Amino acid sequence: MNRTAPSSAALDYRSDTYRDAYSRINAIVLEGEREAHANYLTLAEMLPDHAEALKKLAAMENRHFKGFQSCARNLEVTPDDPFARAYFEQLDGNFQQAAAEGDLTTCMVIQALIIECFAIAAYNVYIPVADAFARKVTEGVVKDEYTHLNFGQQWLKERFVTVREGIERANAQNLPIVWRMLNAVEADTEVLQMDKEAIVEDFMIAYGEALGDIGFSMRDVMKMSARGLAS
Ligand code: Y39
Ligand code: FE
Ligand code: FE
Repeated sequence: MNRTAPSSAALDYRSDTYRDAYSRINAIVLEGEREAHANYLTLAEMLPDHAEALKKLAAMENRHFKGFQSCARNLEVTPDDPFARAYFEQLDGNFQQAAAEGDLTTCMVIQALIIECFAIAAYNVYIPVADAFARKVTEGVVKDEYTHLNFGQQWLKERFVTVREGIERANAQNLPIVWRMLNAVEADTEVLQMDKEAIVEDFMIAYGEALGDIGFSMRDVMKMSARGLAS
């Protein structure tokens, strides 16, 4: 894919403007990695047959967390943790509620499909505009995120007939939240020169491919992945 960034101005990674935007985006990433770690541990308890694999995914998320912490340290940025917690509150609330109800399908859709695709899209778009240190870290991380997406994709695919409606419901409930989350940090992603349209495009590709492989028709994929996009 063409990833020539339409960078108008050269990035000054040390500027106050950059570091201020980074304090929120990096905090979001850290909170996301922290929650992803916890979510895979929760899934390991819900799915004893896959506990070993899921614990490995959780351990990877913990490494991602540490990697992105070092990116903030490298730029002498203090992540805005309260901002990030509020940012993820709704999505995390829905995951926790689904877990409490033993709703594995919704948990898988939220963490292993939606959040992983969000991460893949954001990290792919960040890599070409990241500082050299963060680029190395993020390149390593994004490979793992595809592994995580694959796990959820495979699990849902194997039981498509029984989980199909649950996936549609979880999608309708949670995808609009993610589109709102992306809109909410538009000013900050712009400072980092992360093109929002490119993030949307990358998300659509990863999410659409996953839904198609799981068993949805092209028509369903289009309908589902645009859910809440315009709002
Ligand atoms: O599986 C994972 O590691 C996912 C938790 C990480 C998601 C990180 C969310 C990135 C959002 C970046 C914000 C800019 C749009
Ligand atoms: Fe991760
Ligand atoms: Fe992940």
